[in-house]
Amino acid sequence: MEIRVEMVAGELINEVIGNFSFQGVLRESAPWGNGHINDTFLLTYQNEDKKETRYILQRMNKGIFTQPVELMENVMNVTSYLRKIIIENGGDPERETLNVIPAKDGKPFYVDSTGEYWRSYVYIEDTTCFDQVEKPEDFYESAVAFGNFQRMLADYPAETLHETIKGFHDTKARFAVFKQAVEADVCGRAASVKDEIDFVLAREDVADYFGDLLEKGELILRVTHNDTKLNNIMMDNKTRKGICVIDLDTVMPGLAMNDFGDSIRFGASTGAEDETDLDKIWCDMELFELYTKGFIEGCGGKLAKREIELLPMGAKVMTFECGMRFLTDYLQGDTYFKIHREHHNLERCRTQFKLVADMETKWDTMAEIVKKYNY
Ligand code: ADP
Ligand code: GN1
Ligand code: MG
Repeated sequence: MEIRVEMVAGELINEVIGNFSFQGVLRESAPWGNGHINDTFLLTYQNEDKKETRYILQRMNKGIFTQPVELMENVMNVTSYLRKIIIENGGDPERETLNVIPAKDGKPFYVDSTGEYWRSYVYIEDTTCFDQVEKPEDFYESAVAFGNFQRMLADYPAETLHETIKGFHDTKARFAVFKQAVEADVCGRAASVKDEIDFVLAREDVADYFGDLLEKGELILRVTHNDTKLNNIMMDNKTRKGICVIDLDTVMPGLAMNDFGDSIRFGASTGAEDETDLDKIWCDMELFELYTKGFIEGCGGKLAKREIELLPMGAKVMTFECGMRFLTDYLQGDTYFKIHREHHNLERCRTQFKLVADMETKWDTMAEIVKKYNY
């Protein structure tokens, strides 16, 4: 992965930058953030009166998002829709939604001479992006913001959205892919991770849970974010509110429970996603409660009683699915998620399975907490 970043540090990045209309003189360009998918850079420009302007520049992951043009159409449509609502609500559309900076040819992306797709966003100043919860109140505020995001998009015409990754949270289908990866064992790693494989195989019912209900027509498909981890939200430094939901690549029809659940798996964990000391990892019930309260409030009465009841299941399914995806990638030779050390995906999968096991022991408590807010 580092190699890819260095490759763009020279001529190519100059070519890319030259095809956007950034204001001022480029002072610095540096790799940015901890996303697992795109290559993100922070560009710092200085204009004549020494004022600095910053931009986010991203090389989109074409291997994962195979239809970048359609993806950017989603992003443009969703952000213009949000912009209108933010203005109606008296908010600041420059900071409360992503703002795409078009390329010089007017398109919302630039295709470089090697065929890679790039896009740029206004950098949202005076905000922080957290990889772990530092203050419980911040987690509550992130919940309100993710809930609000869903509420604002409640009447968005879902059928007009492109499905940027087919079956993204089809956990049942991902279980089948996992079994194929174990079978194929292309890297010869399966024998060394037998415990982790058995953990997944023993929970096929978790993988099937939402798919079965969807088939029976018992769940509502909504416009959801589908990647609601804490580092996909910018927190305002002054107000400490979740000011802007970012990383809109996976906005698609989905389940409210999954948006809730993905936030819990990442933010209610007492350790980092790749913590190697599993004794430090559990699902914190205080954080779980704060997020439950914030998310339900943020959704502003849009959630059905049944959806609220199923929130703990969303947490378990998303955590299980994510662990299974990390393990699948480990078995397939680390081709999907960016890794920064040899067994990174295996380490990541272990934290997720530790969290699932912990949620199983806390199941009644989680159900009780959710019940309190289900009126
Ligand atoms: P990935 O899909 O790789 O996770 P993201 O779109 O989430 O990519 O961006 C990676 C990181 O870059 C984010 O976690 C955040 O720290 C930073 N980032 C992205 N967009 C912005 C923005 N508009 N303003 C400030 N920071 C941003
Ligand atoms: C990826 O792009 P990023 O880093 O926000 C992944 C999510 C996983 C997450 C695990 C498009 O999110 O689905 O839950 O890593 N995004 C994609 O940290 O696969
Ligand atoms: Mg991200």
